[in-house]
Amino acid sequence: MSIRKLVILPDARLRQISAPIPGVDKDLRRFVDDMFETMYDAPGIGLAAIQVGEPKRLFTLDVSKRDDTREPMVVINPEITWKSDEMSVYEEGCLSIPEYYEEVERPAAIRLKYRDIDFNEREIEADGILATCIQHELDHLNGVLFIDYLSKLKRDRVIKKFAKAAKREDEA
Ligand code: GNR
Ligand code: NI
Repeated sequence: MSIRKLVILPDARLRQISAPIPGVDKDLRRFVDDMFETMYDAPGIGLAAIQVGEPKRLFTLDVSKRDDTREPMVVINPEITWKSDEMSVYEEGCLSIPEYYEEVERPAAIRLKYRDIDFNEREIEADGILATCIQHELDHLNGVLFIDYLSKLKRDRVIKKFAKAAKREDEA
């Protein structure tokens, strides 16, 4: 197992549309192990494959509060089949936009159809932080970031800040 390097804003890969996964093999299981190791190390409550540079429709999740009661979840080829009219607001962050947090409004509850790590079809209903996190991760598979829901002023400001930081890194 290994910790993978995170893709950080304004890397163009974050705007890529990820491709459906045709099935689960040994290599994919190994990749998922790396994703969990990377996500727990960060630490984050979710991680989309593109955040470690793989444009695959896959994310890992664990919204459990404590280390000793881990609830790892693997989500492959997800589709939202229902969204509540009721909305909720959470302060979101993203491992690809480190140390930047803003409130985002999204549907409070959703139904999600997906394939699990054995490629079995599943459907769940989620609310609370799980619903928010699933929508945040699914956005990553479509090249969408949580800053896209902010005002243009705020979005441009954070992109500029990270572009400058990347340039400095480049010159160092
Ligand atoms: O670790 C994360 N925390 C988080 C908090 C509120 C809403 C969404 C998230 S997901 C984020 C990890 C990440 O960037 N996943 O793509
Ligand atoms: Ni994210």
